Amino acid sequence: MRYAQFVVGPAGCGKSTYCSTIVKHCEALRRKVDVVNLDPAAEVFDYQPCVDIRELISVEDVMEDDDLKYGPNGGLIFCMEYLAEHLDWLSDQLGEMDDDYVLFDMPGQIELYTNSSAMLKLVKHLQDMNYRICGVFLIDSQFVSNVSKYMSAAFVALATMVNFEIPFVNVFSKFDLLDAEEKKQVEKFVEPVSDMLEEDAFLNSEWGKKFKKLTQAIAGIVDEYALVKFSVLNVTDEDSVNDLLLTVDNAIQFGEDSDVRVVDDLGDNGLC
Ligand SMILES: Nc1nc2c(ncn2[C@@H]2O[C@H](COP(=O)(O)OP(=O)(O)OP(=O)(O)O)[C@@H](O)[C@H]2O)c(=O)[nH]1
Ligand SMILES: *[C@@H]1O[C@H](CO)[C@@H](O)[C@H](O)[C@H]1NC(C)=O
Ligand SMILES: *[C@@H]1O[C@H](CO)[C@@H](O)[C@H](O)[C@H]1NC(C)=O
Ligand SMILES: *[C@@H]1O[C@H](CO)[C@@H](O)[C@H](O)[C@H]1NC(C)=O
Ligand SMILES: [Mg+2]
Repeated sequence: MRYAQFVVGPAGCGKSTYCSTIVKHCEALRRKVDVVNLDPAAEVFDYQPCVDIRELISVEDVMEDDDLKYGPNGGLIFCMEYLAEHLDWLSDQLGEMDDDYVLFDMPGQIELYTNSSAMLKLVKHLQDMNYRICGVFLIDSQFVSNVSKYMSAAFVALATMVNFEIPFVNVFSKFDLLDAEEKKQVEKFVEPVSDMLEEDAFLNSEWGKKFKKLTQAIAGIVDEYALVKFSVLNVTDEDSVNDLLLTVDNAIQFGEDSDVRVVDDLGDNGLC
């Protein structure tokens, strides 16, 4: 069995930072984790990718192509579709290994996840390669400062989850940037309860009242069926990083049917 995390979420939510944080954390545990950069628009990141989509295709190449004439957004979709047509390239790059653990650092364009067959094809291909995959959906904590914002975040997460058909761990990132007041607010959304709607200023305003019933009904669904649940990530807190990693490991049953691989055991077959 091989293991993978599919790190997704809106632009700038901290995907690349999450990947480098996990890598550093695992280094300290002497546990081997690799990162694959699948963001064809990436410029800088703080880790050494073992596979980089930009060696296959980059948004820059696509935009400079006189025949294609794409802008940055269309260019990115084009790149991901190109990847989906060249999955053998990815297989070759990943090599044949067993028990490897790979983080896929994905692009930040949300329609890629909610409405694209390219991503689904990628997931299926990795599953055929024997990867057990967990999605990690990151949302910037600063974007969930009130109920309305939380609801929109929850629904983007949900739209992504249903599209992928893999287990998902949803995360409020950048928790370290919050002050005490904001922290309390975000913690309320970790286990959503529809009661909290009563306290929300917006829903009790003139405009909000109009939609209160609808909002309550939607919140009721999110709440009762526990469709979306969030974990928090404070990258400056080792315990927070470790808890999140454990949650994801459990979702893909990592470490249950194999001994945890440590750096010393690695042969020189396969990747990196
Ligand atoms: N303080 C703090 N800053 C963060 C955290 N995560 C990301 N950042 C900052 O937020 C910015 C964006 O982070 P990235 O990790 O590049 O985000 P991304 O989701 O990979 O962005 P795209 O690939 O462009 O979609 C950078 O300036 C990071 O330093 C975090 O947990 N805490
Ligand atoms: C979703 O994808 C389909 C085909 O894959 C496309 O026809 C449609 O325009 C897309 N919708 C949006 C909102 O991008
Ligand atoms: C939610 O909070 C933001 C501030 O973070 C504010 O600008 C926005 O108006 C609020 N929205 C509602 C609906 O209260
Ligand atoms: C994040 O972690 C650091 C280090 O443990 C801690 O000092 C800080 O208070 C935490 N921030 C929040 C918002 O919990
Ligand atoms: Mg990134």
